[in-house]
Amino acid sequence: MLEKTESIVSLEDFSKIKSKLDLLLSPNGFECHPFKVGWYNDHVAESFHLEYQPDTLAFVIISIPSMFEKTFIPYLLEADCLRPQGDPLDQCMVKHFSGIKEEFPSYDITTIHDFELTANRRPRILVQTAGHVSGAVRYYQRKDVKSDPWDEKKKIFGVCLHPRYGGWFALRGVLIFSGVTCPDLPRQPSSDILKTDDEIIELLRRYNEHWEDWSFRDIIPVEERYSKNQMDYFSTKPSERMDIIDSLKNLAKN
Ligand code: B12
Repeated sequence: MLEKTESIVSLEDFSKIKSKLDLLLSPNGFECHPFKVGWYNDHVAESFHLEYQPDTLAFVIISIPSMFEKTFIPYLLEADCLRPQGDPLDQCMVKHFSGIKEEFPSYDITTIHDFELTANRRPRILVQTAGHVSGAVRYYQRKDVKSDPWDEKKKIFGVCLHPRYGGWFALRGVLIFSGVTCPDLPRQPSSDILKTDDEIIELLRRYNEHWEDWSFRDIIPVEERYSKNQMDYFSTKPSERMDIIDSLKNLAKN
């Protein structure tokens, strides 16, 4: 067993860690994809850097459509799970990430969620960049467009696509194995899911101009989408979700 100290993991040990994570995550509607912190830091501005050695082993955690039914609804059914303040889905993710951490007592794992902010109110982790460098998703940004049709002053937010789920997924955060480096970790390139400039422009238009109609998520054919219950949940304002939570709980009980 490895100690909670600086250690270099071989590809064999890495495979053991990855298999264990997959076993814990995939039955619950999650995927994990490894990356080195250095790959992430190489892309983001210094203010977003993660202060670890470049070879430090990390994983990005993605929720796929079935997470809602496999993890979130069971969480809602647990009697004491809903504290008056806080987002129930965020709380559910916190619980899930802590459960994963507990399964690796010999490692010092730092978890960072997509919703965590620094003291300067900056996101602690840019999950889209993490997802891209892991090769799990392709992050499409304005700078990927060759003939840019937008006013230069307009802010265009970037969006990731998953090769199997298009836009029907979320990037929930990262697990960083502090003090654990994996120099030989092979890099999985992110695949070019869209082929033409027009397709990228169309994706960015849908995401920036009418993300609420869900159409950016269907820019490519997908294996699975969010269920109607899940879409109803996310289409409801967070402050008005109590009724829908109650009906989801009743449905699951019956
Ligand atoms: C703040 C935030 C918002 C804000 C601002 C949006 C924004 N992008 O800034 C608001 C409230 C508007 C928003 C709205 C939405 N959001 Co939002 N949001 C975030 C959040 C928390 C942080 C984003 C951020 O501030 N980025 C900071 C900027 C500076 O990052 P950046 O533009 O990527 O710049 C970096 C890269 O360019 C990188 N870089 C530079 N060069 C290169 C080169 C390469 C190759 C790479 C890979 C990177 C790279 O360096 C830059 C930093 O230095 C993320 C979660 C997270 N923690 O990342 C979710 C997130 C981006 N949102 C998401 C979503 C889905 C939405 C909504 C659709 C609502 C929803 N949740 O359903 C809407 C749609 C947005 C719209 N059309 O207006 C998803 C996107 C998923 C995806 N498929 O990409 C995320 C990832 C949340 C998640 N858990 O999955 N959001």
